[in-house]
Amino acid sequence: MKLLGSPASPYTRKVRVVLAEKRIECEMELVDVQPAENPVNAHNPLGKIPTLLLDDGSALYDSRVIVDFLDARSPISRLIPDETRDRLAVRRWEALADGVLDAGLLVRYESLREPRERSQSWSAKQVSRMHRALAAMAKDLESKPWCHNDRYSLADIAVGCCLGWLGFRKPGDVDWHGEYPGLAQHYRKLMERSAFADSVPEAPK
Ligand code: GSF
Repeated sequence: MKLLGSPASPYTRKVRVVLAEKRIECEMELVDVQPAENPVNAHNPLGKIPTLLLDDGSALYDSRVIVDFLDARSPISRLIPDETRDRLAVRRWEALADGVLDAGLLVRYESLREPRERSQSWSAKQVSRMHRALAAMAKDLESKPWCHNDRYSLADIAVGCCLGWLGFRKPGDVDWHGEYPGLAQHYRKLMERSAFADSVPEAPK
């Protein structure tokens, strides 16, 4: 197996944390998906990372499909519950965290355009979406040790990767440390785990 990814990519980090928690060895190949023609296109028509290359030559994408595959592949540290209601709750957390990232990426891509091509109202809409979602996360986490029930799960991993990337790229100057202290506390707790501490986002070299 080989993971096509980048150390700056929050969705790749989600997969890396899951690999580490489940103690699954996997080589990572660093790829640049900015150019329209990039090495990922041959495996994933969307040209996005993460993409997981399997030993039989097939490829899996996106991060939600990959983490599903990895969690089912090894019984060590199950991260997605079997029971339907619990599973849906965990996957909803993941959808919320990934949704914040999707909005944050739009804000970041917009900020990289020429100033005259930027739309303030478009970015403002994404920023308010991020704030609503972060506030919902903070409220749901209030006085709970973990996102879902009393167990660390994919929900916590998705939230941690989302917060870590927001702190790294700061799209829309969203200050989640200051505005949502409960989330900041949760992130500190996640960073005590080596799977998180070893995958802090960084700019590709
Ligand atoms: C999102 C992947 C994605 O946007 C997933 O895997 O969960 N829903 C997908 N990846 C970005 C890199 S990143 O910011 O993590 C990507 O590949 N962007 C390239 C592009 O051209 O949009």
